[in-house]
Amino acid sequence: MTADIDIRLTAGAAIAREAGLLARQLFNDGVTATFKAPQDYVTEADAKVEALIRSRLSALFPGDAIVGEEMGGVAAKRTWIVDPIDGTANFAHRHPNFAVSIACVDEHRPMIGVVYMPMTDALYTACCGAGAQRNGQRIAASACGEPSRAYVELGYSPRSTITDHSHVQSSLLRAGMLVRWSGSAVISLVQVAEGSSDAYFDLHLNPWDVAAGLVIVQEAGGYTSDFFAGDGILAGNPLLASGARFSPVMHDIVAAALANSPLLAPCHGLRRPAQ
Ligand code: LIP
Repeated sequence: MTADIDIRLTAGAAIAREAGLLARQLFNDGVTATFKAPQDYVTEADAKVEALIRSRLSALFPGDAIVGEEMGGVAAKRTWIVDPIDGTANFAHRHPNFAVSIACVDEHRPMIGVVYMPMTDALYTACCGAGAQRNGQRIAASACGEPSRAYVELGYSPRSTITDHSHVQSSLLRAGMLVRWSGSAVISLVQVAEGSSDAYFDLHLNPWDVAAGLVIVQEAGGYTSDFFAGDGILAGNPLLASGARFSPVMHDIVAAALANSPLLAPCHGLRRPAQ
């Protein structure tokens, strides 16, 4: 790990913790939600937490770009990608399953991932080549290879089609998997990284939903599809993440279910894992 990356990882972790404590305080004070689009929630807390993260990052790293879910931004060579509250629908409904997500990306390659779940005080950190940790302890993705023993998560948002979603869901269920969804993409990813879930698939996610989680899964020895393929950094993509052993199985089931969907085009990054 270079000193440059080490400094950013330490700073990202401290900022995620501070931002998470603000999110927790606002959650406990009571939440008022509005909608950006049907089933796309936003709360006052999203903007307040993102503003805090931005002010800390820009004070420490004035030359870095910042892209955030609520305030946008333009990616540059080195960019922080921020989701102040991932799992906003949970937050708005007073479910405690939400997290602060901060990634640092170099030339579209995520280098640092930090995810903080304030209601359980769980801090996940990873940077390229140095492994992944939960509260400082090394974590590893699952070694499951059997669909009939697999616990998987399947996300949904109105940005994808009900037809594609139901094809994937019925294929996973027919293969014998237990299929659930926690309502936060980045929490689904850290659960793959720590092996408490065997796989996660979503038909469409945005960069701020996943950038930190990608590094954490990869550094925990797991597999992630090529989320930044095509114009993923701007428009998002589908995402498959899983334990390495399970990845070809998951890929083949999802690909068969989506055989007639444009999501299988190479620009969406859903290539079969080389194993
Ligand atoms: C949400 C995700 C959720 C996903 C949605 C959405 P938000 O992010 O984490 O799991 O399915 O597409 O993007 O709005 O809570 O930050």
